[in-house]
Amino acid sequence: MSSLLVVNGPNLNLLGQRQPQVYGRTTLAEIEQNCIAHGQRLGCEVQCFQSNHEGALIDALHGARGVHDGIVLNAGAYTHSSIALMDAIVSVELPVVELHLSNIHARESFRHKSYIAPVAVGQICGFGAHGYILALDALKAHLDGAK
Ligand code: CA2
Repeated sequence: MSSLLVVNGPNLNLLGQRQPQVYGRTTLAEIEQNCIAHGQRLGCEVQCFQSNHEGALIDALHGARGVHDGIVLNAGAYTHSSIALMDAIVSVELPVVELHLSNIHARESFRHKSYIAPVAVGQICGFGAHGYILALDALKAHLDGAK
């Protein structure tokens, strides 16, 4: 059975509580429960992790090696700034699907740049909380295709 890790970055613990017009009304706890339930439908174990700290996110990526088969990553604003996260993704040699609730390409120009995209399998954005389900489907299909 494949094991998938869903990682959420800074401020995403506030989902559903602030800025619902941008990020929707679904809480992070609900997203994580939906991911675990969808993992069961896919025949995968899903674990979830969130941190507001760049180093903790890097530690979580490092810890995924040998434990999980792939990662869904919403790095939040670190997407647009963190070469360290990009290096961590390369170092773990696991497939990463980049995920954003909002369509980052339709927002401010500073959100158009992603340090994650060049080292990810692909990017899903703009579909709100449902994007996590799409990302898990994409990651599972990628892993099945690599077998
Ligand atoms: O659209 C996404 O998923 C983002 O990764 C969200 C980040 C943003 O910096 C990225 O450009 C796109 C921001 C997450 C902030 O989350 C909040 C949730 C509720 C209330 C306030 C912030």
